[in-house]
Amino acid sequence: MNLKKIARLIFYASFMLFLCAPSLADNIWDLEAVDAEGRGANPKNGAPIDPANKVVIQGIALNNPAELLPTTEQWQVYVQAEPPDHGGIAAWAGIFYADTPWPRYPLNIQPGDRIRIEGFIMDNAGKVNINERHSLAAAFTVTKLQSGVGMPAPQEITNLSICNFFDQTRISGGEKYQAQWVKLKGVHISSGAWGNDKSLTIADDAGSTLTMYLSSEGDFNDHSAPAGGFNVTGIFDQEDTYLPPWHDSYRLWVKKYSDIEFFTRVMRSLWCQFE
Ligand SMILES: [Ca+2]
Repeated sequence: MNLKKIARLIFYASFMLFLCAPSLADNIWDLEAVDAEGRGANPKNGAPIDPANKVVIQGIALNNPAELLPTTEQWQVYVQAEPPDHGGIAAWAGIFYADTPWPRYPLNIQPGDRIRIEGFIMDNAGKVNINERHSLAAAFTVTKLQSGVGMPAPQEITNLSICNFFDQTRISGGEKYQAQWVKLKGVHISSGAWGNDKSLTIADDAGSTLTMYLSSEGDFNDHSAPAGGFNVTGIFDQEDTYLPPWHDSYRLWVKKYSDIEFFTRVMRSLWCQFE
């Protein structure tokens, strides 16, 4: 066999390997594009359940499923994109429509794990999610690629007016931060009852407000509401109505009490730096 023939064989073998290789992940930022009403604008959003319309996403899990919802009946994980991609996306499934053994999705996903999900995307209350569309034909797959990669550094917001409104361009506003790990700095509670599964209104010093949702699976019932200022880290979320436009109802979904950093503690920490 001459060298030319060998080179041709290697080329064909490489080409076949390329065709058979697992598909590369989709760009999460592109999957989350929205139109003027806040509806998902990606062509695969709500497209027919056909293999050609499946998406593959890969990124860092922001939560263990049990941190957000009772896993006896619901499963939800937020995945934040890794550079050069950005943004985030949620995957959700519920027992309510699928008469199959439950849970059907892995519970061993930990915050900071790198995971991969393959499924179909659809609008739900202001977010483009991967979900089952109430059909087992649209069931998604979850693969843990690497444990303990680490959580992304939270994006810090010191002025709530930059994140509590709708901006289709995503240069600013809630869509810029949706489904990502975010720290709100220098806020206080302005109204609402404290406890697991409660939504409160928080405000910054300038008076801009946002909803802070305390996870139903958290430990907030064991603690008192902060009386003064604090920083709080959580998943920036949107849970709007089921009818357009989806322009509001942004919120920070806080997983546990220790994700709240009291101002006194912050001040003490600053003070220690000068001692
Ligand atoms: Ca949205």
